[in-house]
Amino acid sequence: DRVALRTALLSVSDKSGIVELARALHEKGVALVSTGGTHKTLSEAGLPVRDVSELTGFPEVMDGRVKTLHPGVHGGLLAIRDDAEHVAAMETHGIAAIDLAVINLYPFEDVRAKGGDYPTTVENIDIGGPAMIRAAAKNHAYVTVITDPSDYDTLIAQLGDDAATTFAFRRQMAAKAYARTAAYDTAISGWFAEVLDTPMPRHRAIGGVLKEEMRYGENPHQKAAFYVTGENRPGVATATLLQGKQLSYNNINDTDAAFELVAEFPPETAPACAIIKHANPCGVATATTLVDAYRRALACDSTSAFGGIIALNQELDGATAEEIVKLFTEVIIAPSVSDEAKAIIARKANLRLLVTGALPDPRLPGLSAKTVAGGLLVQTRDNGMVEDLDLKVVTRRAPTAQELIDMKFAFKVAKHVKSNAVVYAKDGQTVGIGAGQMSRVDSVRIAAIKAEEAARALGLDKPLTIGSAVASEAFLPFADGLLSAVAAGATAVIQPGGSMRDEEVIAAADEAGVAMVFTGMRHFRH
Ligand code: 93A
Repeated sequence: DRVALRTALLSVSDKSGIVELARALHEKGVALVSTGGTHKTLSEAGLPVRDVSELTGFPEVMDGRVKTLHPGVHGGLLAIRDDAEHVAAMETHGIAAIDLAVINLYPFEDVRAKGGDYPTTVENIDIGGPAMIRAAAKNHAYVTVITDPSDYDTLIAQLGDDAATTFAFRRQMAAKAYARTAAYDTAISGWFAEVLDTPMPRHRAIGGVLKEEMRYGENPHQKAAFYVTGENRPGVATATLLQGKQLSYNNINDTDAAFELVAEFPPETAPACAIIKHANPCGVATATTLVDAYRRALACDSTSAFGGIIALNQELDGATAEEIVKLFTEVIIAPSVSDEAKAIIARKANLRLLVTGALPDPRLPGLSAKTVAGGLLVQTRDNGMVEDLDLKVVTRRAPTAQELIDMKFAFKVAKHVKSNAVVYAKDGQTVGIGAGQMSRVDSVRIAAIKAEEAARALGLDKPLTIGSAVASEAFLPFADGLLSAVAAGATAVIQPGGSMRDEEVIAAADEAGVAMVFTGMRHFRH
């Protein structure tokens, strides 16, 4: 199944490694053909190379928009070599077989990422390149297609004295080629969604470009890889790893949850810290200094925080770093890191430190997706912010100014807790979090139990929920959840409202003398 390469067409925007590859091909007796820029690079390197217009009998026209879109090229890529009619057509029309296509595309993704202007970005939509890649890949029974410079060495290693490739290799490269063109079109489609200022789940392709393969997935017997979508959003996908080993699948998932949560707190208002375990926060706090925000976040559930992920809404400073290294932590993510903090974190070689350059804007639209068997569920990101909502006081007693602050804080955190989510908060600090229960009243109780444990750990004589505000990310369907929260000491309740039994729940709140507000917005997170 080895097919000898006689003619290679090289047409690359990223010219790295192309001269070395072309030289290796030339030395094996492979004839070289190229488009304008690639031709120039190769001939300047002293290699004999023909221009593609010799194959097409047609010049490159329209600023290069049409250079390879011609039967002279596509016939050469698509012809079935042992089909008499195909061979006859080649002879009749003077089409020469092309056995190898080395192509990488106009750098659309780079131009988009660098915020290129509209005409420049449009001009970087490659048409001829993907057409050739798809043609060569379809005909992988005979033709080898290479789309990634990192495969040049493998190709060279393939070529024996016969300058041939195996079917297995051609098929593997064909599969990769279609992944490349699919990702390319996905990036173009995503750019349009950005330009049109709507994520348009119905009208855009979903996918990304392979960033890295992980050693394993959620469990060691699962394989995993990380794809980047090219979305302009600071976060774990685009962060720089300053130290520590590669992030695992679970690390990436948790780090994303942590950073998206902490980004809800504008750095100019107050330093904030979120600690995440298993994609749920086990403590979130703001304070006047970052180190205090960390200490207060940790106090919520210091047991669970062991081996957690820490996200900060501003530069990691020395004092905070010094405090963080006292406990085993998997990952820290922050917009930036001071030199002093860097040196302190360096003492813990395994601690991963990620910097993102900025915080994501929580109000920006975007997409989130999850797989179901045989499908992909896509929705716009939950970009609702409690500050933007019209809060409705439904009880006789209105919340005090402090209760209102605590309520908003609790609701903000509840948005990032798996449903059913219940969060108690006081003075800019979570004091009890109940996550992921099938029954809401169980989440209310678990959060209160966690608060009691925290109080014991801190040597306090009463649970921290006393005098707190409690948030539920979805409506309280019955009065029982509210009564349970009141029993734990909550004096203010924030929830979306909208239950059939709202009246009953409001009456119970009035009876207990607590203040309750409805947000009108739900934050399910499953
Ligand atoms: O402008 S195109 O869409 N039209 C074409 O016919 C065409 N043929 C090759 N883009 C086309 N290409 C692309 O040109 C290749 O995909 C490659 O990225 C680039 C190489 O051009 P040059 O060799 O002139 O640098």
